[in-house]
Amino acid sequence: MKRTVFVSIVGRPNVGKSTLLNRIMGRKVSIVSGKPQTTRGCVRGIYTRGEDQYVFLDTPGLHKARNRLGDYMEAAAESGMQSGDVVLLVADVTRPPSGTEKDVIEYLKKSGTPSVLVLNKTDTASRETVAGTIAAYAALHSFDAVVPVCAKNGAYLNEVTDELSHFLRESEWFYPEDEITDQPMSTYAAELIREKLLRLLDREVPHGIAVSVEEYRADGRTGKTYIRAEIICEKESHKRIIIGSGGEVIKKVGTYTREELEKMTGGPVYIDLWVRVKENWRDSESAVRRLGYDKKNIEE
Ligand SMILES: Nc1nc2c(ncn2[C@@H]2O[C@H](COP(=O)(O)OP(=O)(O)OP(=O)(O)O)[C@@H](O)[C@H]2O)c(=O)[nH]1
Ligand SMILES: [Mg+2]
Repeated sequence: MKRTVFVSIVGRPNVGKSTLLNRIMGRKVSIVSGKPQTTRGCVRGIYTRGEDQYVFLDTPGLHKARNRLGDYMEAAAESGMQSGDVVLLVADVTRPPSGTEKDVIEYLKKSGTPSVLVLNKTDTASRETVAGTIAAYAALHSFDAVVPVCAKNGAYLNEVTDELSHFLRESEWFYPEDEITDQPMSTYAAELIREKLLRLLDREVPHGIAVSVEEYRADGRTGKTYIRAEIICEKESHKRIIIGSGGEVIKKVGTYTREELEKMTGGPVYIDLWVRVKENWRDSESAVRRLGYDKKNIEE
């Protein structure tokens, strides 16, 4: 008897939502960095175990939008939260509940949506802190389960899926058994390039970057993949930083992305990167939309 559950992973930026998803999946589907607002749209991770299919939705960290891109992220996170049978609220165990978590709890109460609270980063907290945070959340809402975890090293993630298993419903699967994400490879490649930039660059520069894959060719016969991508940034000064002296930074971006994709595809990968300036694109509705952050795709 086949069963399915849709799980929305929500929470503040940087709490480890994408790390958690990747760990549960046992492979990377959603990019991760130490900077907030890494995830910009919803990324689906499909985890099939025996007769059971868990469809996870990783969402952008909930925050107040400051530009058109932020508007898109906010809308994606909100609608992502509302699309789940269960909400998996991820929070940093070292922090007391903030306004953002309280807003999510408000939604949970109003909608009556089942919820599991995951308190992440237990490796950075004492037992007392963990107990204190659990108590602070318990005073706000009766979650169906509360699970302290360390997504980074994978501790207690089985408990998360065990808790979620209570919400599986008898139903045909929505995805074939071997499908792990709804993200096309070209989009994943663009995301990996953005991840490397987030990791290599400081301050505002990576937040003002979008990556557009202009050409993606995978040759089934030779196993070769060719990718041509454009890195769009907001200022000429940012372009110089992205290229780096002697092309040092952009070379690293290409190498790291290539190595990761080669491991995944098992064949050689060629990446051609170009940098283009599009002044303050994050403030332009049409530019944001053209770069793939289109609200129409959310509401579908
Ligand atoms: N110490 C510690 N760090 C963690 C843990 N889980 C995730 N991190 C780190 O937290 C940072 C943010 O992780 P992400 O998974 O990108 O966080 P996110 O919630 O998806 O962030 P947004 O996409 O920006 O909303 C990264 O540097 C992770 O390595 C954990 O269990 N312990
Ligand atoms: Mg994320």
